[in-house]
Amino acid sequence: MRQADITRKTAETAISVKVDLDGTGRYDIRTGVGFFDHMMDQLARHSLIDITLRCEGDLHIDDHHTVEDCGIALGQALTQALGDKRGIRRYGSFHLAMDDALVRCALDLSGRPYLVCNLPFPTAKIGSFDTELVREFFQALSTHGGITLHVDMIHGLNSHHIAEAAFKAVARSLREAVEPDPRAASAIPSTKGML
Ligand SMILES: [Mn+2]
Repeated sequence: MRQADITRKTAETAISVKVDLDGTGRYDIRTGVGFFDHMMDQLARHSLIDITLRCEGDLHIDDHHTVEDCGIALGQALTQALGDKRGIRRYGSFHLAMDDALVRCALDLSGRPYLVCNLPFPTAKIGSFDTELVREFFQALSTHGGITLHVDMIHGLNSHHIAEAAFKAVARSLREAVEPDPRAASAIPSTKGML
C-alpha cells in the first residue's frame, strides 16, 4: 500500500496529511489559505495522488509558515509512501499550458533535493497571497520529498495563471514519476541499486 499519514506540530503550525499514491486525485484540503488550497487541489487532481490535508497555522502573522510547513509535511508523506521506490518510473516532466502561462516541470525522485524555480511573477500578490510563497512551497517539497525539481516559466502574463500552471506541471510530472513502470516492476530504477 503506497500510502502515508503524517502529523507535524510546531509552535507555528499543526498539520495532518494523508496521501495515497495510487489514488484517483481526490482531495480534501483545508489550510486556511484560500489560494493555497486551490493550488493543493490542483496538485492532487492532476497527480492522481489522493491528498487529505489539514493545517492550523499562525495566519495572524502571515501565510508563510502554513505554506512552507505544508510543503515539508507533504514531502515527508511522499517519501514515506514511496518507500524504497521499487518499480516506479522515477522521472517525470510536463509542459503545461494555461492561457497565457506556459510552465515546464522536470523532476527526479532521486533522494537528492535540489530546486530550480524560475517563476518571474509580474505581481507580488494573487489576492492576499504572496507569490514568493510558491517558491517556498516547492523548496520544502523538494527538500523533504528528496526531489530534484526544476520548474521554469517559459511564458506568462498573469500571476494566477503562472502559479496554477506551475502546480499543474508539477502534478503531472509527479504522476508520471510515481507511477509503476510495468516493464521494471520489481526493480529500483538506479544503477546504484538504491534511491
Ligand atoms: Mn485558478
